[in-house]
Amino acid sequence: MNKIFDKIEEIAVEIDNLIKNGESGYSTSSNSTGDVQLKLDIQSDEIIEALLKDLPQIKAIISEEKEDILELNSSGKYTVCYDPLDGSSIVDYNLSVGSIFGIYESGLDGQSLIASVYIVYGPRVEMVKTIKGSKPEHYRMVNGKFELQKEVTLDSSGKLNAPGGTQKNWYPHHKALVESLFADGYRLRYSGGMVPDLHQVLLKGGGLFSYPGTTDKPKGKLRALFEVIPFALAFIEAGGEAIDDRGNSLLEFKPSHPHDTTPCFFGSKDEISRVKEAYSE
Ligand code: FDP
Repeated sequence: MNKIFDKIEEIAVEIDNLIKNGESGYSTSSNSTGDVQLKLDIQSDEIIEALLKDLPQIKAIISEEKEDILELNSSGKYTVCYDPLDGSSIVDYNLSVGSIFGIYESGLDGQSLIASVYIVYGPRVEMVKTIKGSKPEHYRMVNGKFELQKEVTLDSSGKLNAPGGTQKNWYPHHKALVESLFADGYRLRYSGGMVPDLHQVLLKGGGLFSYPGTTDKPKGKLRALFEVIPFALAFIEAGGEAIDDRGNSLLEFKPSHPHDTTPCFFGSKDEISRVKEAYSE
């Protein structure tokens, strides 16, 4: 797996360079979910495919930007599912964005995820790498190389509240949950990019990031294999929890299609028990 991690570091350097120097604006194509793609989405996807393609340990790759699975090596052990550039709606306004990678062995579900990596392209480039069974590791890019900063551990509760989804479409019990956190002094931290928003909650010791099911999107917006399950591993290994709207761990989630979405809640133990309470009523 180290070879895959090394390639992801190379990818991060190239995508960072692309974001800083590439062309902004939309392309003329859309992805499998119907979102119009940015030129940066397409080029980031091309960078990842070109760099992962030659690794014999990779059986297949699946991009959030493409409908189909790309089979690479029948003797390969791992399938890498990735979101090349998460945060398409904010990158052209110079907010932080990210890339997310889930490394799956044997199947395409939460239980088969054995490692995840995400990169944040912000004022600095940072990476969090999580291997199942170990604490997440936080790295910072210095002169093109990633340097380990620390292992990440969540406190039992935090102070940040990052509530996603269109508020007018929230269910009443979800609205009540979000309001109760603010009433208890939680501060709003929501940029509209799940990578920097989750990164902040994770590195600041806790809080809640939620992207619920809503009246217009009962299954939420965020994609299980590319976005939700990789982050679930980081939060759970850091000592927090990551659940769906039924209170089940997101590492138990089994998508029926690679592009399935799910409501999701990531946080420290205290905030997640408040979610479970709000959703059980
Ligand atoms: P985007 O559409 O900009 O790619 O992955 C989808 C995502 O961004 C997440 O990064 C982000 O958290 C969410 O959508 C934002 O959605 P809302 O605008 O509905 O809050």
